[in-house]
Amino acid sequence: MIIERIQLHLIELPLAHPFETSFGRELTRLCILVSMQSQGATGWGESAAFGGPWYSYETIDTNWHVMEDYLAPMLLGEDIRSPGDVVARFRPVRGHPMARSAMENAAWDLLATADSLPLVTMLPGSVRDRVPVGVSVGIEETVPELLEVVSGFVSEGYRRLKLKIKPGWDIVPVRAVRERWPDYLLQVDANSAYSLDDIETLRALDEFELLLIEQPLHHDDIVDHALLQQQIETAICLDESIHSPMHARWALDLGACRNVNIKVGRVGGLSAAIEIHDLCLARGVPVWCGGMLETNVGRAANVALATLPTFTLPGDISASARYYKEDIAEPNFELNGDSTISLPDGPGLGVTVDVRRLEALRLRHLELC
Ligand code: OSB
Ligand code: MG
Repeated sequence: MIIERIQLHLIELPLAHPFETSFGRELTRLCILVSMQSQGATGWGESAAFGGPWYSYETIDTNWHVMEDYLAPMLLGEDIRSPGDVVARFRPVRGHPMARSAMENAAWDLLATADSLPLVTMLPGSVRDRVPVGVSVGIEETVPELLEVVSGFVSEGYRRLKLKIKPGWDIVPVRAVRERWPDYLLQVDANSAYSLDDIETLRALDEFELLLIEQPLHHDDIVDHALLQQQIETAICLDESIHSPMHARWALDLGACRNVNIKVGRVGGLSAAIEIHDLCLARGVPVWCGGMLETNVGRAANVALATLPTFTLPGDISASARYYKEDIAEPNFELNGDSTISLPDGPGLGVTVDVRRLEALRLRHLELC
């Protein structure tokens, strides 16, 4: 298919609840959507970048620049027949995985939509039509407030909880949640808030039988994580440090983690995410699908990915209503009674962007052809 037109759309959606991590508090989600057109069909992709460089160095503005000046020109007028054709054209680009991912995923959706096939049919080895999920719970002011938020999620049906932690908000809140819900799957995410000097605190988390501890150390590290893993019982999971399939291999070879959070945007798109999945499958390493507070566009790609075999740990793919009162695409994702989320029907991603609402909300728009 000849890529005829690529558009970038910047919107800002208010979050249903403020979301606080060790790197900051988010009240709204600034988000770039990419649309890609060919022969009357449109594909959609979503960038995982935030406004500022707090989770990774990528931002809305760096993504816009890289997409406008480099990635879109590499695709416009080109004959794209498979996602691999996009990967090949982007090969000269170093870094900027979230920008590449938004573009590549739009091409996946375009190719699937043009063939009237659900995107998941393009994923080799998909094994389930509903994926196990949990909820990522932000930092609260006090433990009673945290318990109230968690009990809300528990009554909604989430059976796996992930608590955000940071120095000063770790042992006490984790103990409180563990005591109240002794049988729940529980894990924590530090978003790089600790160093090897904090080993006593990190080891103290062992008593809570956590499924895993996510990214305790520096955002780019795999060496210190390997040292830490030798000294604690809880499985380390890497998020921020894994930017590509090679990083995943290096981390596993070094023993820096026992499972991997695969985020499509962080690793550069669905193709790289599948490659990491396949590596982990071959090595018997369980993986799970992370989230970036996506709209239904990004969430649909995450659900499709999580149908692959070794996504056996519950993902950070919560119901749409957990994130936004009103999303930009329909239908919403709902939580099933068994703490799963179902793959939508329909061609491509299986969700439809409300273009009228997008145009009304748009803060910035660019059309390239
Ligand atoms: O570290 O996994 C993370 C949200 C924004 C940035 C980073 C992270 C998160 C989450 C929420 O934990 C995941 C989600 O539910 O989308
Ligand atoms: Mg994380």
